[in-house]
Amino acid sequence: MNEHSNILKFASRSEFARAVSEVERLSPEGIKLLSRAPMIEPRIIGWTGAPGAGKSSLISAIVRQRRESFPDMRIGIVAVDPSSYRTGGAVLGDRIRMEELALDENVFIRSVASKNVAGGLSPSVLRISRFLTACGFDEVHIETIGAGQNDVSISEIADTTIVVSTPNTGDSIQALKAGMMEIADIHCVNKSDLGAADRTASALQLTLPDKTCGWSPKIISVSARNGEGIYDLSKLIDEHENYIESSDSRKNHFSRRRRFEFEETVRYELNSRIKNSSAYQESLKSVEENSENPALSAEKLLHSFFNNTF
Ligand SMILES: Nc1nc2c(ncn2[C@@H]2O[C@H](COP(=O)(O)OP(=O)(O)OP(=O)(O)O)[C@@H](O)[C@H]2O)c(=O)[nH]1
Ligand SMILES: [Mg+2]
Repeated sequence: MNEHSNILKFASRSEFARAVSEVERLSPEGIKLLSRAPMIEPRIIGWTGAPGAGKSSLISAIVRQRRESFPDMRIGIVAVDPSSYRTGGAVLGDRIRMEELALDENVFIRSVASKNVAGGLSPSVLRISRFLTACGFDEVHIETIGAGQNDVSISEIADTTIVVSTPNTGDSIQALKAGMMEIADIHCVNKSDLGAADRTASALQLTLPDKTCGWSPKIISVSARNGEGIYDLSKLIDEHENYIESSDSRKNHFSRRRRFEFEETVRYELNSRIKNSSAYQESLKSVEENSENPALSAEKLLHSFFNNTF
């Protein structure tokens, strides 16, 4: 369990939830909180896979399982919300399914809009995971929007990446095509209660690259609905954690992840701060009205921000 002594503490759950929102927005209050937070690398389990494969259901099942197995464990769930991706409005569908879990004091759930960021992973996802860890959470499960090819960046930030597919739908082959094959530490064939999961698992097994050293990706068929395989999946997650704890690449992974968060935060904040300025809105208007050359207008705007050309 998280044994750091300088973790941040809050008077109530609602105060804590507010703090997470400030951190998410990177508001002045959020910045203050982050500067007080100890730097502890989060333990991140990333879940990806085709829409509807059962990522949310599996996370609920696995978190319930882990809470039973480890009564003191504190677990965060960050779900990148696909609905807001499609409609621009925040719909917390996944959260409703996770309602029951949300009553558990040791579980914290947050839905984050994906905001059209490449791969659907805005840097706030990592920021929140880091903050939860600084507040004493032992692990964070991240659900991505599962948008196929664009979804690979989850493996940049997760310590353990789980790819979820379903039997008989060709998802496993889709996953292969979308490059998800390489990123999986664990392949979950969900909905085994519908049958044919074992056949899909065997087909997947044949497509896995031969590995002579390091971690060989594991394949498991499970059912979030009837609980089959959930205990074994939880064990596999621990097994992979033990493996990476002793692996040489761990330090590199952490430093790549910090780099990713830094770069993405600069990119994201720069973009959104410029776009929120009145100067941007005014330039955009004249460009739309065809009164100004778009490239020159962009250059003038950037010049006014940085007092330089680049
Ligand atoms: N039969 C069966 N249905 C399942 C199982 N797991 C999930 N489902 C159903 O599959 C549907 C999608 O499940 P979700 O958990 O929302 O899937 P998801 O991958 O999170 O979906 P998105 O977030 O929309 O991409 C729901 O109707 C679930 O009830 C399972 O093990 N068996
Ligand atoms: Mg979901």
